[in-house]
Amino acid sequence: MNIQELETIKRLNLPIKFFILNNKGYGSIQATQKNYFDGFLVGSNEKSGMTLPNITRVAQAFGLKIATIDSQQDITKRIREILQAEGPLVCEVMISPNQTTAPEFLR
Ligand SMILES: Cc1ncc(C[n+]2csc(CCOP(=O)(O)OP(=O)(O)O)c2C)c(N)n1
Repeated sequence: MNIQELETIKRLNLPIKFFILNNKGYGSIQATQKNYFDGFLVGSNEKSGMTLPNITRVAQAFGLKIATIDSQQDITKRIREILQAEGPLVCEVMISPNQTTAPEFLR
């Protein structure tokens, strides 16, 4: 819930693996703007004024191991390796910005 918890996880060397799905924006907010506001995007992706920090550098600042998954090639093997790594690790998973997220179109 809070970024400082990464420090607790690091200090206690808890074997927690984070998988962050990077859709380069606020997918759920975009879904609402597309479905209920005629696709008028505001502050929900780079073009509409919202950018994201480099998440692997944030993890590195806390001294955590990092990984990136940016293709489906060998994905099962990669995930298995990550899950078997010692201690905590933050893995950024690059996904399509167009990946549908909730809330879905209800009208
Ligand atoms: C503390 C807080 N600030 C703002 C919001 C409003 N909010 C709901 S979803 C969302 C975007 C979430 O983006 P992300 O975590 O990248 O997930 P995605 O929608 O892309 O799957 C925001 C800002 C919130 N829920 N909580």
